[in-house]
Amino acid sequence: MRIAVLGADGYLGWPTALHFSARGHDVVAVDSLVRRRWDEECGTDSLVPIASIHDRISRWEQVSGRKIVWHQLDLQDEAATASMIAASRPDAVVHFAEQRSAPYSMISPRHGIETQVNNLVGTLSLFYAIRDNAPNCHIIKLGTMGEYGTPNIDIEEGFLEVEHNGRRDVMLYPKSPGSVYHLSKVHDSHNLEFACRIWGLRSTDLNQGVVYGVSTDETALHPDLTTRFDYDGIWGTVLNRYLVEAAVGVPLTVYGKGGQTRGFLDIRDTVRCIELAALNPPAAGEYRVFNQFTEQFSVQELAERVAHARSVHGLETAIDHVVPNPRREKEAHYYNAKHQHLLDLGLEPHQLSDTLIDSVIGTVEANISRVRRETIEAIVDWQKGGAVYPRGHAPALTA
Ligand code: NAD
Ligand code: USQ
Repeated sequence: MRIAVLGADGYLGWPTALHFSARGHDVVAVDSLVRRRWDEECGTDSLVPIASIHDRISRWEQVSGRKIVWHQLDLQDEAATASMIAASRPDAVVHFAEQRSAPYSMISPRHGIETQVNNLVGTLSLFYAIRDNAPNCHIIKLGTMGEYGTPNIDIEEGFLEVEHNGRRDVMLYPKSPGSVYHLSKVHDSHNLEFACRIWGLRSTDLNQGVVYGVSTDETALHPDLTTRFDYDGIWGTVLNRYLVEAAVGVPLTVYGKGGQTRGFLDIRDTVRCIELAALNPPAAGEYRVFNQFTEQFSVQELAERVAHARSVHGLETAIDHVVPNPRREKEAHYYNAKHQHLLDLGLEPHQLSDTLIDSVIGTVEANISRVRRETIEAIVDWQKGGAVYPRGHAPALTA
């Protein structure tokens, strides 16, 4: 297949581009590199040094003998996006290219508006480009489990059978997202369903949970192929944050009571899920939804898992409750989300284990001198907004 990976310089896009290239697919990598600018602006940085996109691509060619074609473009540029799709005519696009941080989207009105404009305009521009230049292309779109929120009923995979006044229908599952970022994903899902129903495009909307881990078979082949690892209070996700907090000896930051339950998955399962979606495309006009996660945990349970993995090595870990919770979210709630479709396609999940926790702790410890402790604190409040971190003397972005 010819596959365009959009957002190919990011945490998940880069390992996905390598995963497809390693399996003999022709990969076109696309990114505006805006995320490197957002890091500059926020005073944040990947814990693990990451090479420039040009160095990454040439290192991959040297290591694997495989070429990746590179386009720097902003998806919001409708003409450039259409030209890229017309020139590459992909069988599938994997669309990661969005502003993906909930805290970033809640810093100020400017950050919220920028998030929705970037995500909605870029994604809509892509749908038009595909409609007009490659209408058979399979759109694999990264959505998020947070679109559903935490309803008091089971979460189905995208659709809900409803009985109303004696009649039945299958409708899009109701959404109740908890940040301006998560809301942008809900709007995207509606646009995508529309593009399939009205224009006959084909798509898989992957409602992905929180990803953890840093290494895949391909990124481990050379330090220049490493993907980014965020731990700060704006970009860092919960488990990755806990592991850095533990390593530098600050208490793990469980927000509020800690009963918030989410779906999680290992980065190795992310790349495999995307491959499974690509290898099993939907019919023309079909909009399908897969819930992409492998296990669910409360954030308190996760903190205890980290503390346990460390205690095996005789290390003590303190757990703190950040009160009041900087976010507006339920801290004790029902949560049962279905996630059968990817298993049916053959996913063999990696479960969160002490071994995985140990291996990430190893990565963190190898880079401990790069940890900027002042960026660990959560500085964005869902009600009052927030700030970015002072720039300080951050290590260089590139290796
Ligand atoms: P990331 O920030 O590391 O990567 C996103 C990439 O997209 C960046 O390299 C950025 O420069 C690029 N980009 C953003 N806007 C763009 C635009 N308009 N045009 C071109 N490029 C643009 O994020 P990530 O963690 O790799 O997440 C990728 C996708 O997966 C996002 O859509 C996110 O919502 C989704 N997702 C991530 C997680 C997670 O835990 N990381 C979980 C669920 C869903
Ligand atoms: N949390 C803590 N302590 C922390 C950080 C977070 O308790 O130090 C809690 C949050 O309050 C929240 C949960 O952990 O309840 C998850 O927060 P997160 O920052 O790990 O993840 P989130 O903001 O939901 O966003 C991340 C990605 C986003 C993706 C989403 C998947 O940044 O791109 O869409 O995970 S999901 O959560 O399933 O919607």
